Amino acid sequence: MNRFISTMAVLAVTPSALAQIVIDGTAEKAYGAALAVQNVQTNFGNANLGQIDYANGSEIDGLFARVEGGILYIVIAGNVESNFNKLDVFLDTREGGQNRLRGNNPNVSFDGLNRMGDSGTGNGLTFDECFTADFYFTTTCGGAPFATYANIAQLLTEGGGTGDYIGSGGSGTNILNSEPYGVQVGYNNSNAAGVDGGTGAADGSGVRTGVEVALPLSLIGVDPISPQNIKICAFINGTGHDFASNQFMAGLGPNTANLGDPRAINLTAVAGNQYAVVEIVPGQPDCPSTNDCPADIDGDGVVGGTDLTGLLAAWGTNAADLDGDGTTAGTDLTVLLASWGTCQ
Ligand SMILES: [Ca+2]
Ligand SMILES: [Ca+2]
Ligand SMILES: [Ca+2]
Ligand SMILES: [Ca+2]
Repeated sequence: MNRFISTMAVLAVTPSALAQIVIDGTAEKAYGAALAVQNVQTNFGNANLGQIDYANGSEIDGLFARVEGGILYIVIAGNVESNFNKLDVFLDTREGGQNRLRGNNPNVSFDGLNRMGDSGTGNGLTFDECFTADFYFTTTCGGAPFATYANIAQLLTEGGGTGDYIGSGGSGTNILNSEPYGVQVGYNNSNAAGVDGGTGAADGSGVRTGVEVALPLSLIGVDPISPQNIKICAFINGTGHDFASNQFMAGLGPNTANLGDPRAINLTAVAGNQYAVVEIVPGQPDCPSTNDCPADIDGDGVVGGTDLTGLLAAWGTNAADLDGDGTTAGTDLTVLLASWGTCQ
């Protein structure tokens, strides 16, 4: 109950703060500190033009995000090279979704989403253990005059779903504004700092310009009654969504070159979590517990003598607190005895 109330407070509109975010490709102060910072040089070229529109390299230096007034605001700081490199963003916003990208997702960005998914052989981009993608956003830029483009898609547990091309825009305050979906996209490609070119250790901190996106929570699948923290995995990809860079958020770590074919990527094999967490429910664990047999203290699938020993050893502490009252006592012993036997 308390979780529900505190969650609604977080999601409530705060008019005084609303005015502080403008979709323009820059993370204003209202975003606060970066949720993740790049830790490896870019293998997709170091942008150094310093122009608000055209960039001659791609990098992700950091990720900022904020939820306000029913909107998720994200700034992916860095550059998107104006040669139609892709910025691919996956959101885990609720139960279900895809830990490994399927091959039957909506046809968006010239079927580029499915280019990353299962080709029929059981491959497909695999996210970290507790990341199940529910929503996809992608943007790209280039051409003359300079233009930006974006697509969105649902990622349902069994595939299918809907997706759409949502329009084009420019740089600065000349934003992409998709009124039907309430999505806005702003670019400021002027960063010439952040990480350099290469594959070595780097620090992307300090960059606050890049791609800024506004996504309604209702669009991306956040449950208004029982929301969960939003996880964001973003990376730079090749023109056809067919060659992943080494610019992921959160970072892949030093001494990592471009990952190449997205279908072959398995992020569980890369140390750390390649996602950032937007806290909606303070204290919520990244990986919700799947243990529905709490009295199985030693995790062997059976509630038995070893669990009883464990509970008695934890007596008076919170180490085997099964009923959630903060201590291990007789009521916990009652719970354990009531679930004696094989976990169901
Ligand atoms: Ca902004
Ligand atoms: Ca999910
Ligand atoms: Ca740079
Ligand atoms: Ca990982």
